[in-house]
Amino acid sequence: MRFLVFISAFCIFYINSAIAHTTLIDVQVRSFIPGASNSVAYFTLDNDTKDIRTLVSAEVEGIKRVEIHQHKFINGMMKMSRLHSLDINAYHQVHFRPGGLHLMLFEPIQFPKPGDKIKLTLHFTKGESISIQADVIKLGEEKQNHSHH
Ligand SMILES: [Cu+2]
Repeated sequence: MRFLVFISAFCIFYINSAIAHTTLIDVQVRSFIPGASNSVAYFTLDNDTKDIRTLVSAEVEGIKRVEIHQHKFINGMMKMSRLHSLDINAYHQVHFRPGGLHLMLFEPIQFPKPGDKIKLTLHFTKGESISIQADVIKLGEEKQNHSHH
């Protein structure tokens, strides 16, 4: 009996690892500050596959234009620049967080409200995409656990 339990546990583990995924973790869309024309979204992207995944674009429900941005020091100034693709190496995580990579949200058709859940979709090469229902969070209410500044 114990042996059977072991065998079935092993099978479940094996099936799980066979359908390795790229997953979105801790997704947060920030609500627009009153008067601001843009906002941001943060998350962790976990590539649990043996292949490089290449992020090429993103969509957020109710937002007309979404860009992938990074922060860079240029002449001693922190500046944002747009990325047209981002590689996530096999078995690696990429963090989108304040002061680093982020999704920039422009031209809202509908302003995301704190407490709402809205759909966020990431598009990869080869036509692959992943979607999640993201939490909308007000500036200052975001989780602090990833802060390293
Ligand atoms: Cu930006």
